[in-house]
Amino acid sequence: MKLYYFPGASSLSPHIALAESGLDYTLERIDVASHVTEAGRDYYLVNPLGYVPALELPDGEILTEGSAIVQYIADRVPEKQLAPPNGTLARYRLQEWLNFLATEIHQCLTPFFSPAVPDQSKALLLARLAPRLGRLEQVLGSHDYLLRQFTVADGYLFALLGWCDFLSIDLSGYPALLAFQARIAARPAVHRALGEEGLLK
Ligand SMILES: N[C@@H](CCC(=O)N[C@@H](CS)C(=O)NCC(=O)O)C(=O)O
Repeated sequence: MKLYYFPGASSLSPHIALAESGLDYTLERIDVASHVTEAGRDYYLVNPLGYVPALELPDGEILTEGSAIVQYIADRVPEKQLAPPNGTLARYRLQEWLNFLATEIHQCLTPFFSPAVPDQSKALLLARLAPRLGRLEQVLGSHDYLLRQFTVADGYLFALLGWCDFLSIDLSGYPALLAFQARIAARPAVHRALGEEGLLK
């Protein structure tokens, strides 16, 4: 399998899932400004919308959307328990978290990367983000992970918290989130993924 990625982008979430899975994978970096891959290919031919992540499956099919990709990876290695079995309530809980992260956190943070977004809009988004981070803080204050054990949703949240650091969004009022970030960073597979993206400090 091949993951199309950009360092530190939301593709870090499936990258962590791949590293946790123990499956063989390769990486191809995208220039998100030009949408050209490091092999010199037009990335729009891989994902017509031009964004990462995209996963090339062994048969050449392309899967996009991070929440779908991480579940695909987890389901290849059920013994690793990166996602609860399909059809169980726990699996719907995982999907609940993945959807929350994708729609309520990821899409709330995306405008902060654009210099064209006015500060007033960013202030409104920060106000929207606060109760959502508060909900995560509440859950992770009493559990080490979003579910009972590490799952692909934790890798996604870890990637998004890295954006908060990059964007200087102050997390000091969220001690459980900071502890979670340190806990996930200490995982060997996460260390591997960060290293492969050139993100180790
Ligand atoms: N809905 C997509 C969004 C992915 C996304 O936001 N990708 C960003 C980086 S984190 C990107 O590649 N932006 C470049 C572009 O849109 O051209 C998903 O959840 O996978």
